[in-house]
Amino acid sequence: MLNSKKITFLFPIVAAIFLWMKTYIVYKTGFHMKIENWMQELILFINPASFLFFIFGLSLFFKSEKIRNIYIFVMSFLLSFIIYANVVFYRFFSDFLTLPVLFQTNNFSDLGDSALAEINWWDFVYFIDLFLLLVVIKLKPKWINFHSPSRVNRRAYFLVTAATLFLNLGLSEAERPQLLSRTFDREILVKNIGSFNYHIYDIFLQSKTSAQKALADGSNLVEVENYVRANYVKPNKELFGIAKNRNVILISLESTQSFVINSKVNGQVITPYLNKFIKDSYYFNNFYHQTGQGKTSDAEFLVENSLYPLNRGAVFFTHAGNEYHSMAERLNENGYYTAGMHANNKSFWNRDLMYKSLGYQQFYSSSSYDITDDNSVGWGMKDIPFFEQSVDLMKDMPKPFYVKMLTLTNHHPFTLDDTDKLIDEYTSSDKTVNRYFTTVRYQDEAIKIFINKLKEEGLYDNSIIIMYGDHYGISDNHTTAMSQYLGKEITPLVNVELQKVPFIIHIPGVTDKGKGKVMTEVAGQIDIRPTILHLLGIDTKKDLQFGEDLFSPEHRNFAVFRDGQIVTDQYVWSSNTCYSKKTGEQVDKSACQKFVEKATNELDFSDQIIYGDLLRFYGKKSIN
Ligand code: GP9
Ligand code: MN
Repeated sequence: MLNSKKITFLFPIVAAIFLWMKTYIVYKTGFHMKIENWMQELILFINPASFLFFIFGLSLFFKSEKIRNIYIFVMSFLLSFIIYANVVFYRFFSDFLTLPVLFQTNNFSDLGDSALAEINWWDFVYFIDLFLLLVVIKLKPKWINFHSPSRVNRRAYFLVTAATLFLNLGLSEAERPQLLSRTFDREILVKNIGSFNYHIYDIFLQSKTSAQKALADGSNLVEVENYVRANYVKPNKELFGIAKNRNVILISLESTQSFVINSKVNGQVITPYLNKFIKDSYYFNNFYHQTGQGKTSDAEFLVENSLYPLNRGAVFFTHAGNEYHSMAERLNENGYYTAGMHANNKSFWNRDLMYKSLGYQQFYSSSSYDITDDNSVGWGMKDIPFFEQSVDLMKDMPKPFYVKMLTLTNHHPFTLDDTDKLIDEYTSSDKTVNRYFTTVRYQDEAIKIFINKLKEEGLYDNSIIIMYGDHYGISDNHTTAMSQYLGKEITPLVNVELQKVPFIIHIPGVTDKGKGKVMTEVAGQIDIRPTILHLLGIDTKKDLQFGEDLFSPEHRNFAVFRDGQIVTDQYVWSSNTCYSKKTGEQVDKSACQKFVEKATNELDFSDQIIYGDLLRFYGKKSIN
């Protein structure tokens, strides 16, 4: 016989363990989550525990046995239902539920139909533990005899629960640094903090953005609009429309910084193909990335919207439900077929949802590519097969098309198969920096193969090919090796210079055959949208954007980073200090004053647009 004194806690614990085990079994059977090592498996196993023990532990505060049993049963049912809803959703969308998906009205009817189609008769097994709980309540009430636990015992229970949570978070943080602040992938979130905590986090993000949105109205727009109007620069007459109706191939070069261009490592050229290619292109050599924690996705955001990303979190995650007047939308209006191409999990950076908000008609993600162990390395599919298979996809696309392609091989930790190493690693004590050069070299080869294949398939002549580096690859943590490579100390000024990324515009028939040009204006990713649209002959006069056409005779030399550092042709503003670029010395702050004002205004206005979802008040689409 069980001693009733000892079993005070039994019922909530049994209910929690039932659901815990069920959640883990569902993780393994209902979803396809890639587990790479035993640590990830351990985190996956323990991650439902703290939430469940907390929820069921609340029943320890109830005085009445009946209410406690009802509470435990109702909670078991609700939580089982959430798990089941995720399974059904996953069957169709290969993704986890998020609140914005549920509440976007246009999604709702699709969702309903798809969900119904994905329900099977044998799904009752997902609720089998509930029957067991009922049986226990009805047939063996003694097993779950109720005694209000002492305060000490209750406290001990919640302490253990909290400890489980911290153990979970600690292990996750070690496995995935900056997990919550960067929020890169739903799958990674669920794998680490568990599906229940993930939903709570999602609700938190959603309510924060909804509140900010609810408080905003059209009046906030007046000041922003006046600023943008006053700063508009008109297009370059000769170049406006020079690439009208051509296919647009925009390539985001993963972690590619400008210092590798026209440079050598151990006497070997790092980017032989790009060095040639930029001679046949407009090549901007004072061009900076402006990304924050959202990395690649922030760069995409800048390019599409000519708005700044946010200074914390990834705007792709936090504001995917906003209205945007993206470059893709402008191209849709102009008869283009628009698509994203990236051989990675579609939910990475929330792209599957954000790309819809940005107006892409199609997203070719990992499921559109033939990915095998042999053609993958590091983060996934290698760039060469990615480009090759992409050209095959392009052949069947309606023309003209706009594709935004994201490379992947040159991603930290910069690993490569030996056969793909076309140059030797650098020799320093920093293995990351050493390897970086080899993956950049591999990417260069991939671009060569891509351009040649475009030519072979007849897709080259009628296209405009644009490339930009998305963000730095070598972070501030590698100064020793970088200073060894560059042969100079990494001062704040040098660090700012290291944020340069290549920006290349290649127009067959216009810039090829050596007719390219090195463009020295100071610029940033925010300028890509107006520059490209004007080359395509699409006016942006009425668009709310902060970038400027880089070919405009009125263009100003200016780039502000997301952390507030500023570069102009003469000055650098960094850590509240104004430096002269010429001398490298500090100068009076007043020299930087007007740029600091411009930067503060722009970042602030851009944030207001995003937080208030202000574009929904702005005349739906701008006029051509
Ligand atoms: C993954 C790719 C890399 O899909 O965008 O992301 P990053 O870590 O560079 O932002
Ligand atoms: Mn990236």
